[in-house]
Amino acid sequence: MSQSEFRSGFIALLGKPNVGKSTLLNRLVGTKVAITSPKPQTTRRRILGVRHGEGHQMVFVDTPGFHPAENMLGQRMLESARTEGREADQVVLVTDGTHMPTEEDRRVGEFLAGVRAPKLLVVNKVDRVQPKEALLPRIVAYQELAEFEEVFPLSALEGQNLEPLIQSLLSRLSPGDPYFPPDQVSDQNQEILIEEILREKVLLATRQEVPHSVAVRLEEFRPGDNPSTWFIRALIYVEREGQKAILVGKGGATLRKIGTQARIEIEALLDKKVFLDVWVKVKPDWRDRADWLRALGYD
Ligand SMILES: Nc1nc2c(ncn2[C@@H]2O[C@H](COP(=O)(O)OP(=O)(O)OP(=O)(O)O)[C@@H](O)[C@H]2O)c(=O)[nH]1
Ligand SMILES: [Mg+2]
Repeated sequence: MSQSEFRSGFIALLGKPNVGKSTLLNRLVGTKVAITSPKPQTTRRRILGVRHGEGHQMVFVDTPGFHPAENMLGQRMLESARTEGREADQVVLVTDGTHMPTEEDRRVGEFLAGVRAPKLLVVNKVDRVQPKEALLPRIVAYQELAEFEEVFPLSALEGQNLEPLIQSLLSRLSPGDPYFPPDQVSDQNQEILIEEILREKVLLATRQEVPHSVAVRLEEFRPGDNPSTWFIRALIYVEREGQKAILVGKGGATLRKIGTQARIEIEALLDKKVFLDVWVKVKPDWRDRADWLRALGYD
């Protein structure tokens, strides 16, 4: 096949928080490029995930969930989602099939009215819909949110019914060169992946307000004294002393558990033994400080 027949395009995954955009991204790419969690607002910046196929390439853009922003970080997240939605070649609205559309879904729908790219509707989490007949009225209600080319009920978590979505996206790709080399699946470097893995383990281990206040930064990432190992020092930032106490846990138990879970996944990523040294620091209101957002990579 000549280069001119190659087809490619950017496909943005949009929707309110927690509907499964990042889970769907990982499925479509075939490997974990984005962290996921049951906490809303897990994704904080756009993440590119590349699906390589015979004669084509799909660049998926995972985005932060549309939510009422309450601080500067939230505003940046929302702006990022809007920008990606406006610039994509195709847009997929991801929704949660376990309930009817909410006000937050409606707001994404209103935004989509101004987006010219073809729009597809995904109704996700169908594995959790009981009885099955409950799904149809929800699909009908979601379809009213915007003008969609097609609708795809599926389960990103279980990998059910993804093929019709992929074929539909493929049929709408335009002629164009690949954006990424065949061995690249994401635009994120190893440092970011490691920070995100650690943040995911924090999200899974904590509740209520703590997850939203957490940011992770690597201070050191270098070969260890034994060259077959890596040495990583990471700082976890929170906004309050009380959050630090929760994160550290009794006798340091919570932080140890987070560190162990993260280390196992980082070792798999790097394919080497890792020494992971994790510290928690308080940085009051970092989510409302432009300098700290920049320092933490959220600009
Ligand atoms: N049962 C079920 N759970 C799912 C499915 N897809 C995602 N989830 C779960 O829903 C939660 C949210 O998933 P994410 O992929 O992090 O959601 P998101 O839309 O990226 O969320 P934000 O990044 O916060 O906007 C996680 O606990 C996932 O495991 C699905 O198809 N079925
Ligand atoms: Mg996400």
